[in-house]
Parts: sequence; C-alpha cells; structure tokens
Amino acid sequence: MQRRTILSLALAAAPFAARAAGPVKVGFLVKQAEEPWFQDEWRFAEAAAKDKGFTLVKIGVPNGEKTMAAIDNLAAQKAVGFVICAPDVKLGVAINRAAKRHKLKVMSVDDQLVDGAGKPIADIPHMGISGYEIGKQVGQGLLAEIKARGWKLDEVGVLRVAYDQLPTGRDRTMGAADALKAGGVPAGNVIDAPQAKTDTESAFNAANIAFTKNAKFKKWVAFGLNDEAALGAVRAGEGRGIKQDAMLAIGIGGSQTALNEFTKPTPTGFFGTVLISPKRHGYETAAMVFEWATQGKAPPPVTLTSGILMTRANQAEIRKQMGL
Ligand code: FCA
Repeated sequence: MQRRTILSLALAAAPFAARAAGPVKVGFLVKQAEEPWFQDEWRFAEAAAKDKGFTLVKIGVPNGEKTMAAIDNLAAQKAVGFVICAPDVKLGVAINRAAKRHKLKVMSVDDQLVDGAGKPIADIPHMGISGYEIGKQVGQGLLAEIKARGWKLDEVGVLRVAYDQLPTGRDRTMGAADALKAGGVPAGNVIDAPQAKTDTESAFNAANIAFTKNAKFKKWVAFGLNDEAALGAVRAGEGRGIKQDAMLAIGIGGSQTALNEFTKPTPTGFFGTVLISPKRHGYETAAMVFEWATQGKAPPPVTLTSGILMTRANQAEIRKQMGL
C-alpha cells in the first residue's frame, strides 16, 4: 500500500519536474539589433542553440536602462547566463554586479566591458576582433588601391570617421590611419570626423561637416569602425559630387550593409570591407556560455579574431572561405 502511494506521488511529480528543469536558456543581448552584423551574430547563436540543445533569448539593449532590465528579465526566466555587446562599455561594473547577483554567467562580445577607470574587466570573458590589426588591413587595402589608381599620396584626404569613446572603435581607425601614414600619406591629411553613434546616418553627418571644412582635397579615402561608418562617408561624398572615381572607402564587417553595395549595378565609392566572423562571434560565444553554465567549462579570458579584405570582385570566394 505504502509503496503504491510513493509510486503515484513520484508519477504525479514527474511532469512538473520535467517542466521545471525545462530547456536551458542563454541570453544574447546586443546594442543595435537593427544592424546587419548583430542580426548575423544572432543567427549563428541560434545555430549553436539548435546544435547544443538550449534556448536562445535575444534582446536588443539600445541603452543602459534596457540593459539592466534585460538582465533582470533573464533572471526571472531562469536563464543560466548571457552574451552581451553593451550600448556603452562603461556599463561593465553594473552589468557584472547584476550578473553576479542573479548568478548568471556573463561573457562580452565585440565591445569589451571596462571598469570605472576604463580598464577591461578581467573576470568577464571576451571575444572581439583584433581592432588595431584589422584597422591596419583597412589602411593597407586603401594604400594598394590608391597606388592602383595612380593617385598622389599627398593629394589624398583621409577621412577617419571616429567613435573614440569605444576602445575597439579607436583601435580600428587608428590602425588604418597609421598604416596610411606609414605608407607615405602626410599626417596632416588625416581628418577626424567624430560620429555621435555608430550608424550610417551619424557617419553621414560627421563626414559632411569634414568635407565642408576640407574642400581643398579633391580625392578622398574613408574608413570608420564598421561598414556603416564607411558607407556614411561614401553617401556624404556622393551628395557633394565626390563620386566613385574620387572616393575610396573600406569598411569593417562584411554583413549585408557591405553586400548591398557590392551588388549594385555600378560600383560605388565603397570599395571593400574587412570581413570579420559573425559566425565565430555568434556561435562560439553562445556555446561557451552554455558550456560554462552547464559543464563548468570557463571560456578563455580573451579571444581575438581576425579578418580578411573582401571587395566587390572577390566577395563570393572570400565568404565561402569564412564559412558564410
Ligand atoms: C562593434 C561595432 C559593430 C561591429 C562589432 C564587431 O560593436 O559597433 O558595428 O563592428 O563591433
């Protein structure tokens, strides 16, 4: 009799226990959900979720308030951790504190979180690009094409669309400017155009001001921290009569923003992009957080990924090479 009671109790409890355990949830929080790069990251994170058997919770976090609310939301859903590209890297301490309070594993992607003194937070694992090196690839790509076109180095204006409050943004554009200077472009030709946000519109506005102030340059090269920044400069140039034959821009990313330019019937000033890997950044980070939370396997403290120059001419081949 007693055995039967225990058995029926166990049977009654079983469905509940299964539900309570449920699928493991991992969050993926990004600062600009509308940007193709982040759409790609999410797509590859979804692939990791499918392969490893967890549920991905995608949340756009355009500001600090939404970021903190998203972390609370993940905790309420009993997620085990999250990957984040924060809207402001200085939110690092608050994000770390919230994650610890809720016992959530946290890893950053793309933009490394910093403390109050601007130092990277060592106990938050990070995957990002090697910003300065990739910036150098941008600069070297521009130099090669300047030469191919027979432009004189001292006659070329260099537009650095700048977002220096983000360390990786600064590293990338400084790398590009340094490579151009090392190749013989006079330092005085480098014009900074600070953008208020990291989207095309802000870059367009920043570039317009710089072009107005520096009308003496008839030929330009342009770059910024991402494809949107380079594209904003190209569009601003077009509006002022600086067309494809006088403008050379190389972005960073290689997502749809760049591909749309490459598929236009006639080439624009958007010459190329350094293709980086949304597959690694999306798939691997999501998988790492899942394995950390469920198997205790902590991700490496810092993983830096590389890129490869992609142009209109070689895009199909290069994308295949990167597994995209
Ligand atoms: C930063 C930029 C994004 C993308 C990413 C890899 O977050 O804002 O556009 O380049 O790094």
